[in-house]
Amino acid sequence: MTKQRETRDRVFDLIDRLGVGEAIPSERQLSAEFGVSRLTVRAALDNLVREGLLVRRRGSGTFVSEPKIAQELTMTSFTEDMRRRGMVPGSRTVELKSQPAGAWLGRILHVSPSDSVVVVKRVRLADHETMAIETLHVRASLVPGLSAADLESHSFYTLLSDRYGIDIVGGLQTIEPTVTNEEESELLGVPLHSPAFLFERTTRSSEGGIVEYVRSIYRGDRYRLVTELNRDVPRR
Ligand code: 16G
Repeated sequence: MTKQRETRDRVFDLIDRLGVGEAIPSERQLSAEFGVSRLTVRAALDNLVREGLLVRRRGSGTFVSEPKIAQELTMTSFTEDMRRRGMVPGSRTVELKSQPAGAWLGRILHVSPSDSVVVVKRVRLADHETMAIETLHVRASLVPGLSAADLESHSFYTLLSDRYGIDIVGGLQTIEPTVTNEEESELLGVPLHSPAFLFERTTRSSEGGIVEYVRSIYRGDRYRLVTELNRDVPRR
């Protein structure tokens, strides 16, 4: 095993033993303890920071990060998802406005360009920590009276079914890597140009119409995507 690999494994063991938020010893201490150069320790730590297992805070040291959320690619809502993990979901409405759909959104939502669309920007929280920014677009006539406060105290999908009688049954989602811009970094409380996932989702109701188009920025340091793979074995 190379020195660097061995060092990485030892730091990995250390992370396993320490709790989230605890500091790991300094590079100098680790290099003395492991009997390797500080350069080797630094390279191993750099990798673990890049993988999201450790986080560096300027002036105070290197700490064990929160484990990433293994996000399955399903049709669930943010609220459901966080509850299922035993976390407390939260939502802060940054903006709610109505505007004409225009050509581009009209095409996505299957409405005419002059139809009114409600656009809601929300910061999604789990256990009071920022996780994502979601910008929801929904035809205004589908959700009369929808307010910013509604979306802070209720799940949108629950409101859709309980208040508006709309059940979401499917949709299409794309995922792309991205980095946060200035506004997103500020809302999420992460450094400028932090890695993130861009999700775009359109959903369909049981009646077949398009219900929402959501553009979401999920923190790359808090999420990884998981899919279950199945393969039909061809018959011989
Ligand atoms: C998820 C969906 C989003 C949906 C929201 C409803 C992704 C990328 N996005 O976050 O499209 O609007 O759930 O959440 O998964 P809510 O019911 O908790 O308001």
